[in-house]
Amino acid sequence: MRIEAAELRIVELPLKFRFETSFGVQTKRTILLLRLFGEGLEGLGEGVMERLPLYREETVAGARYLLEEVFLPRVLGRDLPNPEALREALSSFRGNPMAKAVLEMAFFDLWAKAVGRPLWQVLGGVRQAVEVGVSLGIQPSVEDTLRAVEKHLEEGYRRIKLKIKPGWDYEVLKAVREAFPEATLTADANSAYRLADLARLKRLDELRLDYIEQPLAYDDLLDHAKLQRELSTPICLDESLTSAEKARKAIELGAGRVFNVKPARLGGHGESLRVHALAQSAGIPLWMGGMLEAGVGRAHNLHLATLPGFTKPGDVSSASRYWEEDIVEEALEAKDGLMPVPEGVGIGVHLKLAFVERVTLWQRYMSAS
Ligand code: OSB
Ligand code: MG
Repeated sequence: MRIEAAELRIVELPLKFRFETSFGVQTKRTILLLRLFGEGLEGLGEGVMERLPLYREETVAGARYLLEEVFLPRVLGRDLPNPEALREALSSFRGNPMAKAVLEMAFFDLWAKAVGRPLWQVLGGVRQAVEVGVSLGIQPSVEDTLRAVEKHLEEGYRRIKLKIKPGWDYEVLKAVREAFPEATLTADANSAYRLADLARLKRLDELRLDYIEQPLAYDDLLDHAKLQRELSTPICLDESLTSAEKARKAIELGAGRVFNVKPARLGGHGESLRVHALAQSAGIPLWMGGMLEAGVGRAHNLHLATLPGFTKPGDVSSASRYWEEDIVEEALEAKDGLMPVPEGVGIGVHLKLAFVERVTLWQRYMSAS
C-alpha cells in the first residue's frame, strides 16, 4: 500500500455534558483527524490527546507537530506492505504512542479496505457487537449521581463506572451500591491517590466493585502492585499501560488484575494485539476504554473490542450521549447495552465532510513528492 497523500485537521466538538474527573473538567473535545489516501482508498484516524497534558503527557499541539513535521513526511510516498512495516518506519522515535496511533490506526483502516475486509476481521475479532457500560463524570451531588446511574441502567448499559477522587469516593459509591445492589459498578480515580491513602482505598473493598481503575500515579506500576496486595478489589490499569512492554511488566509485578485497553494510548491496533496476547496467556480480562471519541475513534475501538479477550463491558457508549452531531454518517448507538460494530470494509464509517468542514479549526493537505 503506497501512501499517496494525507489530510490532517484539528476539529472541535462541544460535548453534550460536562465531564468532570479527578484531573479536570471537559466541555468540548479538540480532535486531530487524519485522512490517509492510497490506491484510490481513504483511511481514517482520530487522536485522543487533549490540549493539555492532564491524562497522559501528549497534547494536540505536540501530536500535530510530530505528524506534520516528522511522521507523515516519513511515510508519504512509501509503499508499506502492512501495518507492521509502518510501525517499523516510526520505531526510532521514542514514546508518543497517541500521536503514532493516529497514523497507525488510519493505516490499518486503509489496509483493511485494500484487502476488502472489515477491520474487526483483519484484527481477529470473534463477534459483531460489543457489550458496553458508561463512564459517569463526577456529579454535583449524590442525588444527581443516583439519578444518572438509574437512567443509564434503564437504558440497558451493562456496567456503571463512576469517577472518584479523594473526598468523592466511599460515600457516593456506597449510596449507589445501596440503591442498586445488583448493578455492576466500578470506580475510576484517574491517578488521584497515593499509597498513603491505603486506608481510604481499603474501605472500598466492602462495596463489591468489579474493579478500581488507575488509583495511583499515571506512570506507576510498582505502587499499584503494592496496593493490589492489600486490596481485595481488583485493580484495573489504564494510564500506566502505554505499551506491550508496560503490560508485560505489570503482569510480572502483579500491578493489576484487569486491563483497560485503549488502542490510542498503546500506539495503535498492532500494539493492542500484543497486549491482548499477553493478557490472554496471563488470564487477565480486558475491556475497551474510551476517551470521549467522535465517530472515527469510536468505530476503531468497536472493531478492536470484538477480540475474544474483551470479556468485560467497555466504555464505548452511544455517540448520541456525547454529540449533538457526530463527524460520521453512521449512527453508533447501543441497544440493550450492546454496540453493533459498523458494517462494510475497514472501520465502516464515513466522514460527514460538510459538517467536518464547519467544525475544522485548522487543516493541512500533504502529498508525496
Ligand atoms: O480514564 O477512562 C478514562 C475520558 C477521558 C480521559 C480518560 C478517561 C475517560 C473516560 C471516558 O472515562 C470514557 C468515554 O465515555 O469515552
Ligand atoms: Mg480511566
